[in-house]
Amino acid sequence: MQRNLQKIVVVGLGYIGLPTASMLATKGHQVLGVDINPKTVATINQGNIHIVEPDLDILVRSAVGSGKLKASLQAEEADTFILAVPTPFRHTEVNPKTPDLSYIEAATRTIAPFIKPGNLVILESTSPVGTTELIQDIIAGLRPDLFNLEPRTSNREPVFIAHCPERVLPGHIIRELVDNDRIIGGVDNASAEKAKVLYQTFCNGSIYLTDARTAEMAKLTENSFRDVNIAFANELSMVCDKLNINVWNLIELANKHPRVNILQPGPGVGGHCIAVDPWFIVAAAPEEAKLIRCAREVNDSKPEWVLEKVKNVAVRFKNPVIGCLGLAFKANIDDLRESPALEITRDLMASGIGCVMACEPNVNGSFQEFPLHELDEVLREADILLVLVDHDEFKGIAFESLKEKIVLDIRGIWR
Ligand code: SAJ
Repeated sequence: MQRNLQKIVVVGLGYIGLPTASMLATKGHQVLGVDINPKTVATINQGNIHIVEPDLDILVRSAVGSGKLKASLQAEEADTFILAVPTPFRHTEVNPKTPDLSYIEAATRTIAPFIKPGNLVILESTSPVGTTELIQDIIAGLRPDLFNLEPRTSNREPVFIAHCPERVLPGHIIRELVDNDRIIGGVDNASAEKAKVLYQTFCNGSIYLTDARTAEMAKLTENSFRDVNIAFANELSMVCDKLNINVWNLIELANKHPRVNILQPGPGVGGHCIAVDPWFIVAAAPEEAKLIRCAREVNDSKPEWVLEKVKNVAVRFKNPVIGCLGLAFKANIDDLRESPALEITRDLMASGIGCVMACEPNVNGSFQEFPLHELDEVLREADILLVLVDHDEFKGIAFESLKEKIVLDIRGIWR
């Protein structure tokens, strides 16, 4: 294992870049993490973290403490450069869900002056098909000296470029970083092979090699597969509601079939991945990607449906207290990005149909948008209890204690 230790620059120290950088550092590589946020850089250099993820604090403390991980606002020369920056979408008139590659382009420009022949550049960010080739074009434009090689007269090495999409599940990032299989797509075979050698230094899963475009599409496909399957569950929940059938029982029964495995309905799909990535496929092939688009629309429509359910029961009260349980985008995390629970709670507050009390046990004083309440207080005061996230704290509530209230259990805690 001690062979192939490298100097590595990781650009972007968020949910993917920071765990990857600190994992590489604890395996003996010399890692420089680069971020545009001075606060993030300072926090990491003190051995602390700026995001919540189980066990990441231990990993970062150990990586920084050993001197193998440093953070900086500036890139520098290295053997390998890993790009782990966000790929959101931006709203244009032609397409409100256009992939925004500006972070990737900026990160590429940041490293370009430091690339030497023989270096490896890896894109980890989930990206539209063709982005790895775009990175190659940007580097070639900025550094023609690296690419205009005369093979017969030069014995210099080329620059190697590959895509290795991240696949880790928030809440389980450290374990999945080590255990998950990886797909690596190179702009050529040599690039993919070179990247594989690096990932083998910390990844216990199998590593499968392909071309860059297939690797990009594989990642988008994985998240779209999940989105389509969650949309099926969400659609079933709305159909069952209309037909007065308990959707949780229905799914449990249908899943007894050996080839059926339906996911769970909820208030919609949140997070920065599944609610975003399928749109990259739709943007690239709008005529063909009908099912993928429809699934996105079904999942995006679910918060509105939940809101209507609350309004329908609220009319039974004069000025009801509506207790919203959970704001995070899924259970047992603090992440509020694209969270349907937060969207619903905000919309309820704006609707003025009652007094809204929100409870989110995983978020502390850093949340300033509206007051948060203790669970006991919400359970005591609420006329209508709206369960938006299946946090462990809520699963412990005895259903019998709620019989005076109207309970809208959107996550099926009490089935
Ligand atoms: N959800 C449901 N019902 C379900 C499962 C999920 O409503 O049965 C909802 C969740 O509540 C949440 C959303 O879907 O709002 C997404 O949660 P998730 O746990 O399915 O996925 P993420 O976004 O946390 O992480 C996904 C993972 N992708 C897949 O499982 C295919 C992860 O492996 C990726 O690395 C990550 O996206 C990413 O970064 O792309």
